[in-house]
Amino acid sequence: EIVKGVNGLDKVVLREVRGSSAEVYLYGGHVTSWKNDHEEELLFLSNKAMFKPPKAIRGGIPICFPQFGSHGTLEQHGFARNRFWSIDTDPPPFPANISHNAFVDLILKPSEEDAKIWPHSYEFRLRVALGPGGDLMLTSRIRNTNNDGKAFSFTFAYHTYFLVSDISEVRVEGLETLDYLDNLQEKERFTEQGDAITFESEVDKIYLSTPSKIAIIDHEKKRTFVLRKDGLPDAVVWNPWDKKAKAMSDFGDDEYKHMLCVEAAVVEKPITLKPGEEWKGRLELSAVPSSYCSGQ
Ligand code: TA6
Repeated sequence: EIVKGVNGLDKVVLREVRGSSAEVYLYGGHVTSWKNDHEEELLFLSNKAMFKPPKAIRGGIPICFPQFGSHGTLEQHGFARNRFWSIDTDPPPFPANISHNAFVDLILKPSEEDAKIWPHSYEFRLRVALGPGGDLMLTSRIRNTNNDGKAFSFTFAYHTYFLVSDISEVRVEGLETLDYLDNLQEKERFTEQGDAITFESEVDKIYLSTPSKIAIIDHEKKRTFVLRKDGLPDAVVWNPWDKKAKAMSDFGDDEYKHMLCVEAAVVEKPITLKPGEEWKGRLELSAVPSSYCSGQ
């Protein structure tokens, strides 16, 4: 159901029969909460998040479209996360094999204003769903509806903020030995070393051609987040650490200790759609006890 969230902004609350839940604001099509069946919050949301358009909400899962990053004329990470989405009352059928219990379909279409900065027409349909085990699933379907025959290209990310107990006790598995662009060194290309990634300073890396499964292990909480993705070849790993944290007005000075962004993305090779063509990008998150998950 749609209820009033922070600052009176509309949000949809999803509840799954076993008790897991999620919240999605129509502003930004933005998931701000995902709780397991013990009501434990799994996503980071800054205590200083603004919930005030046109600023994006700091935390949860910002949707970066039609651009990931800050280059060219668009604002950083595009504008989808700064727009009001609406409930999609007429979603195209989903393949029956995708089982979920609670879900909401949102849609974003360009406004007159948007067409001035990004002159294309599209339909961006987002389904947010809770699976039987409390998994959180986001499916984006973006269709080029230009009637001028023009194709368009875009980059994209689910800019997911995971809630962790202590960043210095977190490991990421699945990105070993891969190439990455280091955003802290003019996007120069490097190769990751051979074992799990750990964190002791600011990190802002775009890993290329990554596997469909990445594990984020919160040692202290004995919890592993498993990120599965489809249609999203790249993965961005970001923690601002102390200096950058202090420089963000909507982020607490110490909050970097309790978050890690691992973002399923399309960055290196933009997607190009001809009129009528559709792209699909799926993200599936689960949170499992680490006891039987490490090393998998
Ligand atoms: O995903 C990493 C990143 O591109 C960082 O460079 C940092 O800018 C972060 O996104 C947050 O961007 P935002 O526009 O949400 O403040």
